[in-house]
Amino acid sequence: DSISLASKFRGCLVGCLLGDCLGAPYEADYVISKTVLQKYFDKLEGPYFKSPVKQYTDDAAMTKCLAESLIAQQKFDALDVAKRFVKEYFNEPRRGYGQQVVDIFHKLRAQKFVDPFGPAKEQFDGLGSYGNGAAMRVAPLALFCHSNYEELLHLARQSAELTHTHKTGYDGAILQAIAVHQSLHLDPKQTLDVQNFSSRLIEKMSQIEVDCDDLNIDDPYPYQTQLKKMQVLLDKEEGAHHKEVENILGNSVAALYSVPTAIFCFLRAFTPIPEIETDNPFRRTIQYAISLGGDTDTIANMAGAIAGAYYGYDSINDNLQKHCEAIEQFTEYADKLHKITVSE
Ligand code: 8NA
Ligand code: MG
Ligand code: MG
Ligand code: MG
Repeated sequence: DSISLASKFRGCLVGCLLGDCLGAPYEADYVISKTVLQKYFDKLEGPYFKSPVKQYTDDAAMTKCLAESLIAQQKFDALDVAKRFVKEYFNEPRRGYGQQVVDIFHKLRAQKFVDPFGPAKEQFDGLGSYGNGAAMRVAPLALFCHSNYEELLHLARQSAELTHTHKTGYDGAILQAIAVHQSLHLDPKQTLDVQNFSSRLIEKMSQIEVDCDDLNIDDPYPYQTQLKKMQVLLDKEEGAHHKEVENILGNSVAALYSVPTAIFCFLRAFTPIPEIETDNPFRRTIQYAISLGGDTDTIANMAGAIAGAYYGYDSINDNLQKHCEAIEQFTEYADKLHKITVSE
């Protein structure tokens, strides 16, 4: 029998939360020792002990807003989502938000939400943000639209544009949504065809990154380019070196240099990785994502969403979960989103 969709929904949101909570202590660390990381995970998976919980950051905070809004409204309601982002931020501003995104929350509050999409357009002198902040929160939408791909594309972009209006900002959210969507519809009991998974992503991004006549852009198809580089790294028999992954795919807060990296982590972790001792491919995905350094919480969160949607909830170690703040809430969101979208 196959893994139920309900289990995949839970796996996805728990994967998000786990990646954020467990990756956050290492965010922006320059070098992360593989041995220290192995011990960190072994200890968290070991006999459960009560310790200060690993707190979630902006990634899960914004994911929470989107999930709660979809559940309350039973549709995507941009104004409602914007209000929840603002309320959440002013309740708990110290969650490690991106440096510029908070300007949007201040402006939205000041203009009393007359134009929820307005402030995002003013970011970076009108260029818009290309940060990964829209991609890191998109998972609940991929669940909500699991049976309507076209709607998912449309809503992933709209949800992104509340904060991210640069093309690589919202296209990163679309790519992350597509990756989760693909995972949801695959059976983990069958061998994952890594090259097919990535080829399908490239094919789908070719429908998103359509011809543009802006000659000032060096590469009009940046995500397809990055995904093709990812395929080359995945093809390496000896496995890609950390430095290559960092230099080629990236580990920064830019969506273009973190969303393909997260997808790579999921695909690479399907088979064993040196210096990561575990038989569990879900854990391997998160541990590997964190080991790459840079924007660890966000890359682990995105990789966790994709891996959780693929492997399902039962693949995620209970003790790892118990160490995460708000774990019960996240499983509850998954169950509610499942109930709403399957009984339709
Ligand atoms: P954002 O929109 O403020 O973008 C994040 C950063 O990306 C900005 O502060 C800029 O440095 C850079 N950036 C984005 N667009 C442009 C542009 N057009 N021109 C120049 N620079 C640009 O916020 P976001 O929501 O996208 O950020 C998400 C990230 O912020 C996640 O990694 C999240 O975890 C958080 N974060 C927190 C810390 C921390 O130390 N607390 C560190 C990094 C990131
Ligand atoms: Mg964060
Ligand atoms: Mg969103
Ligand atoms: Mg981050």
